[in-house]
Amino acid sequence: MERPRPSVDNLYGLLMEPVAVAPDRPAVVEADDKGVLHETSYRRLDLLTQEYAAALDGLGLDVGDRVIVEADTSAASVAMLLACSMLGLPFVTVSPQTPDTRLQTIVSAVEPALHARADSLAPRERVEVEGSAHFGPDGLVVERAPARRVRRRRNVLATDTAYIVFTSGSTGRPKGVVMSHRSIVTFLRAMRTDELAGPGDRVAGTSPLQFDFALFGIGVALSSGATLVPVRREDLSSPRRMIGFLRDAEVTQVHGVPSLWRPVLRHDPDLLKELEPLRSVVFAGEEFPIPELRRLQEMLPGVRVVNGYGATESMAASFTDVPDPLPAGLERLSIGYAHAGAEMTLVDGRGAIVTEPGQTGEIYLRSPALFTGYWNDPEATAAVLVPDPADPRHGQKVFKTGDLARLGAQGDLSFVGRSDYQVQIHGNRVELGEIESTLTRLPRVTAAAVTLVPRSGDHVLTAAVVLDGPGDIDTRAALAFCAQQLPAYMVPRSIHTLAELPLTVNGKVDRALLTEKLASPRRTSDLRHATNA
Ligand code: 8PZ
Repeated sequence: MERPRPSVDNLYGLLMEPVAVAPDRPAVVEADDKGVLHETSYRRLDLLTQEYAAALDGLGLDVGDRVIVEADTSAASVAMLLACSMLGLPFVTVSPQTPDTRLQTIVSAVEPALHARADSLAPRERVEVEGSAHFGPDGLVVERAPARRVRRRRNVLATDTAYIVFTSGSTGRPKGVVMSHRSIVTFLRAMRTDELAGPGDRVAGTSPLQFDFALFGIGVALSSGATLVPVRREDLSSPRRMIGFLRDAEVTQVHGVPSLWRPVLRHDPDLLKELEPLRSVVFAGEEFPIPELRRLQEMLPGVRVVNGYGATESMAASFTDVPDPLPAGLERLSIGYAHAGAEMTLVDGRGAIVTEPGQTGEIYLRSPALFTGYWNDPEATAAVLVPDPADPRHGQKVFKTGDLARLGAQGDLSFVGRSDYQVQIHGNRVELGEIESTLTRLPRVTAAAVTLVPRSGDHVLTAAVVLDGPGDIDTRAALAFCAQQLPAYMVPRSIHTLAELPLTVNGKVDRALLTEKLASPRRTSDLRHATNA
């Protein structure tokens, strides 16, 4: 049967719209191995996409067959994602750093027809995949062809899967979040309405391709006719390299998790002054510690800082400008209102809609951009795609996020924490985030994380703090401050000074690893020396 045709709502169709109006505009600007910048126009990106699509089509795969794309963000990997989209082949992005064991888990789960890796990467001898290929600027080279399928599909529909992202929860089984073309296209159209980026923007992406924050950067940049500027991993290794690259690439918007900014703020904040054309910074993934956020604003006067909140299950829910300057004594950042393609509702512990300002509840998200479900996991799906608590009778499902927020006077929301960061201590409900925000009000503390550490048959609150420079926290004074601000059962048992908080591959605070380190004092000192070095 002939090649399947993409329908109106297809990721390829949306992202390649600029080809018709501004084919010569740069779609991607990236550094080569020597750090020299190269431009790929929208026209060239489309040609490369067509070339990959022709090669993939030659394999005779059917709509719905999965393709693992192992790569960093580049013009070539973007073209590969677009080629998959065009043919209705769901892509599963994997970063080159992924250990074989994790990749094997993903492969066993999604049973891909093909593992396509960037040219520069060695084959994975220990991972068993049906087909394998590598790709780069010169095309797609198939090493082992998958068995030809009987094609049962002609049209790639909006409801077909565009991609599957495996969430990198540091505990438990990884879950594959299945996103349809309709969802991602609807989401990106809402971003256009909200004008997050425009044609003149040069958008730097810093997240690994397996994290949907990277897909967000690709989507926002190309769907608004802007230029995507992927930052190489090696350029993120030092503040000087990172800022040097952002400056040379004349970046106007930077996307990154809060921890992206921690090293430069701590070691070389003056470098930030070099970012002349920078207009906006979008952060997402976790809370930005308020002292670090203040510092960033001081060093980047006039730059818009946007708090992007949301989960892979709908890409994102809201984008809120951080007030400049931040009000003194502010404890919680606003996540404002949902973006143009969604609505957030708070639901209390009894299942009632929260309408009283000042009250806290769990965020439920209503949107045509919701995920389809977790790959091969109907139970986990049913636990979070639930009947609308506002009115279950219409049968529509909403997404129960697991995040808590407080309702503001104008109907705006402030982020409180994950519902699973709510712990019980001797019968008292404790919000770990509340202790963390208390700690960040101490002088010199720029970031803090609190976990529950097992100790002689019990669990005790243990805190880790990062300071604005060398030295240790004055534990006695810090504990006295906590005792003044918090009920006794919320005061941490001990406070450790760390040079850095341990991070997951996606750049979020790795709470599981932190708990493990704090649980054994010897390993805590290891961590301290390792990170101080
Ligand atoms: C947060 C925040 C925040 C997420 N403040 N906690 C991508 C692109 C733009 C915006 C948002 C995204 C997200 N899909 C990124 C992400 O982290 N996705 S995730 O599925 O890995 O984690 C989602 C969880 O991270 C949320 O449920 C929150 O708990 C937390 N989170 N953004 C505070 N701005």
